[in-house]
Amino acid sequence: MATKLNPRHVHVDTAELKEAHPGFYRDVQDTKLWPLWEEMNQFANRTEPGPGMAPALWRYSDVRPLVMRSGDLISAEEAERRVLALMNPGLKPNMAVTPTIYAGYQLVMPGEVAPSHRHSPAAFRFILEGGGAYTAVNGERTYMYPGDFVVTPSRTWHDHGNETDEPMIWLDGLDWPLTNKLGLTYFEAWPGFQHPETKPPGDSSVRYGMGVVPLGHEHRAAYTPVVNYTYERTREALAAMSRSSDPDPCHGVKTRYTNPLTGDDAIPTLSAFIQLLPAGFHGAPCRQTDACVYSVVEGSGRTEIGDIVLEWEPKDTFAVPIWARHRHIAADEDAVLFSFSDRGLQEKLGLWREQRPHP
Ligand code: 1HN
Repeated sequence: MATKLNPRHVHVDTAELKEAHPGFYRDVQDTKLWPLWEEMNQFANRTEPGPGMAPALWRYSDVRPLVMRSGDLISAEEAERRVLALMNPGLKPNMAVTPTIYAGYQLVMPGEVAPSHRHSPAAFRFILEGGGAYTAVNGERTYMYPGDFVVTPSRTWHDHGNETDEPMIWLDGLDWPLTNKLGLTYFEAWPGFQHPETKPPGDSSVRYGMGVVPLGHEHRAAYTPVVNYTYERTREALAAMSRSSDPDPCHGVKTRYTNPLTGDDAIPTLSAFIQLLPAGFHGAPCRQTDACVYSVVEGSGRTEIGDIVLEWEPKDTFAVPIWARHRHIAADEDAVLFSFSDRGLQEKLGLWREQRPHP
């Protein structure tokens, strides 16, 4: 099929050039060089952001049985982490859900411990099922419940343990594809199995998450000091905001997980959000340059991405590609959507854009 050329195209037949001047191409390659004109059209062809990935939906009713079956195949200890990763069909063979983000469903069975380690990629967990298992971050345990957003910044020791009698399942997000691109992915195992508990559970929340900060604390880290942003608190914030303000026509009532000491994203490479779509909400279409992954917390509805309609209910996950026009529609009860993307990274680089029909 003939491609539509735009006026800045390289109008040469590169195959013909190559055939006519094999010596030149060989000498160029032998000198560790390559002619840009061979590659220029793939660059100049793209006049819009994207594509790099596909819209996708992971129904929890499909995912959960496989996650539970993985529990029969391998233990958390054997696997290091027992996870089924989300493979975006447009990004195969990369294990990635967006161009910069990896995500997966992790299972920790009753009595299991996923051993302590640390690595350069930053991570979060968004809790889907179960209640009362813990993640320990640098010696501070937090007990986790559905809807909690739990942060394990780059190079912090972390292990997970489940002392309850129910399986725990959560969604992990890591900036692993990004650290891969940067050549900065590395990993260390804790010499023992579990990091010693050095702080009481919830220590970071009372020290840094209450609007007061201990005297003498110097905050230089790029990450939030708070380990767990509990659903109890974020849900209360959403409910109160939705009572006192009109929903945004595109996003409903949407708020962002931030570092309380700086107001920046909790994790600079993994911006995270939570939004309430009031019952019957019919979102206006909009698009952004950040590919966004959603996890449905409450309610049901659908998201229209161009001609594709993704129908969702609690615990489903779906991905909206870069620059894809989309709108959210809530059914007849309030819906709550958690989401994450590399928006903060794009904003810092001056690359983030949004197009919305409403000012
Ligand atoms: C990891 O450390 C966890 O700590 C989960 O729970 C998923 C995927 C790739 C590399 C490290 C965890 C991971 C991971």
